[in-house]
Amino acid sequence: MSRSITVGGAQLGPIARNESRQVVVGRLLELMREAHGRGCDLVTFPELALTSFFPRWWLDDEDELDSFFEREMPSAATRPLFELAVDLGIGFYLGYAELVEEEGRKRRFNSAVLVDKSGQIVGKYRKVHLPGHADNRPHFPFQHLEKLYFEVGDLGFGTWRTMGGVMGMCICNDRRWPETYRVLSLKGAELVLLGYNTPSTIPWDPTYDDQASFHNHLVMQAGAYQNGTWVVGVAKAGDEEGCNLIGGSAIVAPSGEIVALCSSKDDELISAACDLDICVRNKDAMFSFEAHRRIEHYGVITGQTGVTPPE
Ligand code: CDV
Repeated sequence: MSRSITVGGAQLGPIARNESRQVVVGRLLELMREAHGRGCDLVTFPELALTSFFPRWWLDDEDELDSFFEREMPSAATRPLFELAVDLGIGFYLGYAELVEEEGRKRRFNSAVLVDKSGQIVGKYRKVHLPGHADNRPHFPFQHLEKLYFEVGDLGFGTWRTMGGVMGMCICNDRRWPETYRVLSLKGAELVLLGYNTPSTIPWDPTYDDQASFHNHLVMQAGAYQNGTWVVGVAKAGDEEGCNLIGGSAIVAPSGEIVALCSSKDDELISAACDLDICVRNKDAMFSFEAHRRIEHYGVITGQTGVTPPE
């Protein structure tokens, strides 16, 4: 009998700067109900799914900055998600901005939780690869201040055996780095869940603007294929406060093929039945790390470029 689980990707259209948590959570609840209607075991929401993508703004006022963060999960505002998940018997991945008081100071992370069908948080991930800059660049139409507002995640890339498979999590820019998928796969991941907010233009480095959507799928498809995993990549999409976010949310099979793809830049659900035994097969054959991977023969890496210095 194959181990098949049905997974949903709940893309979100834009979230306005002043949109309340209550309104946003209402949108998520609607998508969760739709996912249940389609027989999903699990639904994936985007990165920072509860607010507008606030790192695009230089925020001087700490209270305003903090207003975009969650101090507890669940909170009064997010509890309805957990309650509906229990009622429907559906798990979920939720990206959000996390604020904790630790070591006598505020610590902020770009985080995601994995919640099982009983409403329990079974896993937490804090984003490792933080893109953008930490300095004020007011001359650009929007900024990307993740390096200022978040600390680098300190939990590593975890995997969790839950809901009939082995789940791994990452967030947005992490998907561009092969190490992310490789580490998750080495830890047994069969499903990599990830949310993203990707602008169609990078004002301070427009080199690859024309390829934004191509690169989005390229990295997820390569990550899936080279590591024998399913990848569920879910966007925030559309014109959010003057910043155009690519959509293109996709469910990618371990073959590297996209099996479900969003067509709008709005709230939209995609779903697919994911046979997790395909992962086992791939990891036993072409991508058996044990049988074929030979890191001890790769040579010593000598620096950023890895070029061996002259004798
Ligand atoms: N939220 C992100 O991590 N966005 C980056 C953009 C800024 C390049 C991404 O990798 O999609």
